[in-house]
Amino acid sequence: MNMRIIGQGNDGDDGTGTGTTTITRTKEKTQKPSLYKVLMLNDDYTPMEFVVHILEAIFGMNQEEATNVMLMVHQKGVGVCGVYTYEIAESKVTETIDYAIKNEHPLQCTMEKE
Ligand code: TYC
Repeated sequence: MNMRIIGQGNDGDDGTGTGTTTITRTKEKTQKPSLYKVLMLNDDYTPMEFVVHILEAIFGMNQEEATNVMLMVHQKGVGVCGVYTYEIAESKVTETIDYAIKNEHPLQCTMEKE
């Protein structure tokens, strides 16, 4: 945020207030990035092992976590694979769908703002 302080300053005058000095101060303002959930959707055809493999390879889960998430998606219809900034979430969605297509599975994945 830029703050402009306008007032009587070091303008070399006699203090009668006829001149102004502008001081620009830059205050660091850190913005937290928005976060996005990557969601995995259930279908009737993608093998469970393939979903577990994706969750390990793309979403960095261990076998137990990946199995739990896969089963959650299988039972509830949707599950969270992870939470990321926009670009990372988008690239994981693309990677997942591309890999599923390459292996001829209909697995679907999407993202949603937290
Ligand atoms: N429902 C699939 C089956 O019975 C397994 C599956 C789980 C598919 C999770 C997709 O995101 C998914 N083979």
